[in-house]
Amino acid sequence: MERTFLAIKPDGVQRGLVGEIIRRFETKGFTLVGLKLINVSKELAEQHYDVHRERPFFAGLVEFITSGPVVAMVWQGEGVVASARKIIGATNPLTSEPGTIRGDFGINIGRNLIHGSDAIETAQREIKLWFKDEELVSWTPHLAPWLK
Ligand code: FUP
Repeated sequence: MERTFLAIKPDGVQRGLVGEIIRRFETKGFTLVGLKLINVSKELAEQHYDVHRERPFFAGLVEFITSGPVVAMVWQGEGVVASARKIIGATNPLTSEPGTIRGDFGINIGRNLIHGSDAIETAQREIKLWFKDEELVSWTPHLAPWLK
């Protein structure tokens, strides 16, 4: 089953949006299979954002993501990678559609509340980077037939 990696960034945690953000993926019908609140090390932050290493915003990005607790999660379900990206919205919250997490709660591109893997291969890499195998729980919710 397809899985994606999502992380509520320090701004989402500081603003008390953890419940609201998790609710959106739960009510959509995806299954939570990994969840932890952590202080992100500089090493993990740099590895996570490795593709942006040469970009001018890289240092600020690493500083921000390591500035306070982050809620790291793995969600599972059919098409979850692309669907989660839609639920999250475009990178810049100013232009994200209303109804998306970033569109509803953000203004600043450097404070866009949540990360979501951008492709299935990226998700696999990020899940491995952030979670040990034993931290992930395989389970099948008892779903109403219309969610199956
Ligand atoms: P996304 O996949 O939507 O999280 O966006 P990117 O992978 O393109 O960017 C990763 C993070 O870098 C964004 F969440 C915010 C930050 N960023 C900036 O701060 N400035 C930019 O110009 C672009 C991205």
